[in-house]
Amino acid sequence: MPEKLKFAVLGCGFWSHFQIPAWQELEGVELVAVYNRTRKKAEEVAAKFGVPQVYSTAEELLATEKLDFVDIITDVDTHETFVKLAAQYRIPVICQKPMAPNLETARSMVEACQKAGVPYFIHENFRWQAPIRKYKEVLESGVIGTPFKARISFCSSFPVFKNQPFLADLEEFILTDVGSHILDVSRFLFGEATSLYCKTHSIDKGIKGEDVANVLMEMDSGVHCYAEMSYASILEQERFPQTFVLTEGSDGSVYLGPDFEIRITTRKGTEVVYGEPKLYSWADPNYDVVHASIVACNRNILQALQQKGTAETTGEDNFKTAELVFASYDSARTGKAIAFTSIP
Ligand code: 89Y
Repeated sequence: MPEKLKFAVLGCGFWSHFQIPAWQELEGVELVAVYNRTRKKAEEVAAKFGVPQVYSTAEELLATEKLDFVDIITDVDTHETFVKLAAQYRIPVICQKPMAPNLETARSMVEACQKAGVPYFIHENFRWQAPIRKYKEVLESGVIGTPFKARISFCSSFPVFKNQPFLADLEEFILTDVGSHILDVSRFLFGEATSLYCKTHSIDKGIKGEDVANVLMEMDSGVHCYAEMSYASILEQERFPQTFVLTEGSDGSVYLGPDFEIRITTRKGTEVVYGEPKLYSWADPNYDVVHASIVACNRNILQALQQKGTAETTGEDNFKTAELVFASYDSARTGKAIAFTSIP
């Protein structure tokens, strides 16, 4: 194993300005090349972060550079092409969430990497947020007994389309963009879903996709988990991009609310703990809890690449999250609940 793993980044848009400095927080990796279709953007990113090589075709980059892995941060529609290209070059690959625009494509990406014997990971970072990790610790401590119901909320009216204009053009928006995170957090906290039912709304007529989704799941742990997400919610507590979680159990409840406060209530009273994220100088203050989680997610995947540990968000694991996303669309379209026979 070389001292430092050499890697390349494909895609120099909005997210690369945080994904790259998050990598630079970690020992044992070296970013040797960046690709972007518009070369100027790649040159700007390379200059900002001290990256030696710049390419405007991904194939040329993969054919030329000696890489230990590649990190794909392009828009969802290009993920399949780039993941399969990396598999063809036998280069371990990390792909940004959401994995793919539909389930069949996601399946074919997982299979292509399996067939090529190439390690495949999804950069799914919400489960790596400090407040979510702390919340899981509280649940696992047993203090609230056996959970039976939960509500996971990601609702705001934050103008996401200003920073990420391509989101306004997605025919399927909030379930793919945010549902990928929130349904993954549901799995992380409560296990696999055995069934789900979903309703959606399109409130903002200026965007193509749905901007509200409400998903009710029964989990194999027995928890009834309600995952709600919205960009049309004008609320007193506007806290984008924080996720709030309320879980009720046989001996109490635990609420992750605004500003990372976790309130644990039992018959004895309420105790408060905090799950504050680390603040990085390169993070956008509007996204700090999310940007901090990029470091933790990268660290977990890096350990797997260095064969020092296992990654949580492998392609195979994240496929189960993708199943929930697309089953939610099926449910919303048909008005029917969907039962899963293949999960877990
Ligand atoms: O793209 C999304 C994500 O991953 O977290 C929030 C976001 O930036 C906008 O919905």
